[in-house]
Amino acid sequence: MPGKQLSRREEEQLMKEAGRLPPGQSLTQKFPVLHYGPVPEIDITTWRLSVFGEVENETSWTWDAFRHIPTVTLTTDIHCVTRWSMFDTTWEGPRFRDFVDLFGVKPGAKFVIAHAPHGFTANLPLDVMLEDDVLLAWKYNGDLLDPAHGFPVRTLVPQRYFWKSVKWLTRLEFSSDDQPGFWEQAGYHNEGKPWEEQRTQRS
Ligand SMILES: Nc1nc2c(c(=O)[nH]1)N[C@H]1C(S)=C(S)[C@@H](COP(=O)(O)O)O[C@H]1N2
Ligand SMILES: [Mo]
Repeated sequence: MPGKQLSRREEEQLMKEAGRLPPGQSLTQKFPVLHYGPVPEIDITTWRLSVFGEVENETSWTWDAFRHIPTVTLTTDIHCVTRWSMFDTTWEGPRFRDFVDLFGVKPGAKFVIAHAPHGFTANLPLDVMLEDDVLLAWKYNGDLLDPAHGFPVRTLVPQRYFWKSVKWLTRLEFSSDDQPGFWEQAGYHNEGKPWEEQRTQRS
């Protein structure tokens, strides 16, 4: 039927048939807000994004400087470990792989730990962060991020459960050893691949 709005179940069935629904997930048509603790109050005039650890040049960006880094736009699916998946979400921001060229990564860097306020962190191997579809996203559907969804910047790692996509990003640490993050220390899987259903350490 032309113009007919698909129901949630109909849309989910289509994604399943297209091979886009990972095991144990269901489709959501809304964008849920999920995080631990309150939405941090961010003063954009004093906000900085900094990189430190195994890098050639420890650097930080003001919001004005960060916004001038060239961006790409990407439409992708996201999968939360609490079992919702959202399809064809559109994000814009610098590609992480291009971003690291601005300061240089030392050969000893093997892991990236993304830091946010209130001690939230998430860890991933550097080679995962260097994949084509990893962004430092600061726009969603063409608009600045909503405060609840991570304004001003979040990491976006579509190939992992969404807890690895850190909202309100403040610091990126490049490390020679792995440092399990907030949910990883709480028993979630260290890798978190949705297609392998790596939800917890025992699954
Ligand atoms: N800083 C921060 N980032 C975070 C979280 C958090 O608690 N703090 N929660 C993660 C989890 S578990 C999920 S599912 C997604 C949810 O993002 P959304 O609220 O934009 O849907 O953010 C991730 N990033
Ligand atoms: Mo999550």
